[in-house]
Amino acid sequence: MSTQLFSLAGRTALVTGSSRGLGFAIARGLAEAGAAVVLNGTDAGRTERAAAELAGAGHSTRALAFDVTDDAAVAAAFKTLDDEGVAIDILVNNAGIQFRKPMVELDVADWRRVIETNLTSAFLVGRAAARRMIARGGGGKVINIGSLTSEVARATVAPYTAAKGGIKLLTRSMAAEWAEHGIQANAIGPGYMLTDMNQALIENRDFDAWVKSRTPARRWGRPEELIGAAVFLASPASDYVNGQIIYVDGGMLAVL
Ligand code: GCO
Repeated sequence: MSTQLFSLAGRTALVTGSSRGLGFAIARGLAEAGAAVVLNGTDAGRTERAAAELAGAGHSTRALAFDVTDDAAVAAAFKTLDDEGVAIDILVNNAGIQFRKPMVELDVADWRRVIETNLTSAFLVGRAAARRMIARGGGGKVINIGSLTSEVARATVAPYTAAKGGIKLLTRSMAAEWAEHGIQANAIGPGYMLTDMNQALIENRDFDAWVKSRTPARRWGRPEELIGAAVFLASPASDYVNGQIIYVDGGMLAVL
């Protein structure tokens, strides 16, 4: 089988929320598969340092700090890329936050912040990228980052769950409208991963024990374990895959 199927040589990827965590792991994996990678975050310093780390490993990277929830900021960021002649072939909508509180105690501002960051941003950045992919004659990849909560709920994370459920059907909406333009829109659903966002859960002995007993693999996932699915969905190997979500969850969703 040709390894070219999984090569990203000559392609440019934008990964939102990639200054650390899952986004940084995915950005590094796409770079290792040959892509030039634009890293994004809200913290310019952290994003620059992340890009420099990948550049130090010999990869073609740049940092582009902008607020993915702000339509004007997204438009300005893509104009910067346009002006520099940078065409985004692969978009990974990874930016996301978590906020754990029972709904009856939740402020509407907290609800809106999570929905805007975890769902609306994928629409805003996806729309900007797709407009350009279509204007260039089509072709491109959009990979949205979902969650176990794209399928099932857990108490105290309602806005995150609603957003990630939305990511699953936004992905299908993107497929419905953009597949005819040669753009494949799909998603990855990470399981319980060892990330900063989950640190409080990892350190909680009861929650840690629950994850390990509830997951057939009997362990938390490592961010780099998302790279295979990301490279597959970013590469020619997935040119006939549309609207799908691939769960990388140690089997958690497969069992009761
Ligand atoms: C939580 C966690 C989860 C995981 C992940 C699972 O509080 O339950 O943060 O949301 O991060 O999304 O797929």
